[in-house]
Amino acid sequence: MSYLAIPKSAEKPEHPYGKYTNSGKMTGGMPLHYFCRGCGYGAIGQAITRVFVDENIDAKKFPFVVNVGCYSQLPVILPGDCLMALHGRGLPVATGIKLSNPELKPISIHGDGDLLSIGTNHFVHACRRNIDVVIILLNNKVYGMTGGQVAPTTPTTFKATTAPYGYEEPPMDSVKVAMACGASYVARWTTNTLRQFMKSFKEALLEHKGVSFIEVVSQCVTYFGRKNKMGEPIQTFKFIKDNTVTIKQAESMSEEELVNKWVIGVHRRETRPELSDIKFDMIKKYGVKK
Ligand SMILES: Cc1ncc(C[n+]2csc(CCOP(=O)(O)OP(=O)(O)O)c2C)c(N)n1
Ligand code: SF4
Ligand SMILES: [Mg+2]
Repeated sequence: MSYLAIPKSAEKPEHPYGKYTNSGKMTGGMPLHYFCRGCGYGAIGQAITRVFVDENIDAKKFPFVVNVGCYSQLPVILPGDCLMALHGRGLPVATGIKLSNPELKPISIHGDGDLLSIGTNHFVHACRRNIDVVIILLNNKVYGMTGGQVAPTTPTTFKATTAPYGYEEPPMDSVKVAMACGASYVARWTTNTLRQFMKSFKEALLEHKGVSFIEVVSQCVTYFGRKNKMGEPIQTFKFIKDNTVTIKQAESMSEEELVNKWVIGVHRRETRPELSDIKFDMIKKYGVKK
């Protein structure tokens, strides 16, 4: 069988979560996605779907907004409705969904190029407004889909297609940005800590009211791994593990020691007024002008 040949269903055991996803429905019966071998996105997509299945969650209440990047293939392995937005523009779409039907809670999925570069303004204002949306940032440290260009998250001195001698700028810390802008639930996990991610995602989905921001640091084997000569995909996975510290560990580390490290855990969990509640209370108070 050639590398790209699609196995016949008889040769392939059914995926235990397959029947809960859009698998096959969006690709003319083809139950596959085309993430590179070793990419972290497939595992993240499955972790999201697992939370829906394990908790018996009605996916209709949690529509996905998927922006543009390699992760745009995720709807194939996600449950429920998925709306594709323009690159960087998912949060205005998610805000519109929430304000037009407050019974829904959108989940907006972004890449690091998407959310922290072209879409930064929308990210800042969603956090400030505390709109009841779950924002998931998939940080693979590069612009994967367009050929591995440097991103605002590329660690200093690391290489990318457009930084062949190493990137000289400091990376953007999305968690610090989210906290500074007022996000009420903030967490960071990695593909090494998907169980913890699932716990956080469940909390954000079912318990938290307001903006929930969860970053998942993921491996891009094809660009970040290859450009930085990491060898086999497992090394890119290990690289993330080796450069991850917990919030507790970070407390006793200096700023220099924290350069190019990802601090994982729940960074903030607080309650404050949420945008759709404020808007609908105003409508109740003042009515709607016809
Ligand atoms: C408005 C607009 N500008 C630029 C692009 C080209 N573009 C598509 S994906 C992408 C980068 C994706 O990077 P990221 O968001 O990090 O996702 P990844 O592919 O790494 O998962 C860019 C610049 C576009 N589709 N639309
Ligand atoms: S290019 Fe990178 S991010 Fe995109 S599918 Fe391949 S490994 Fe994943
Ligand atoms: Mg990226």
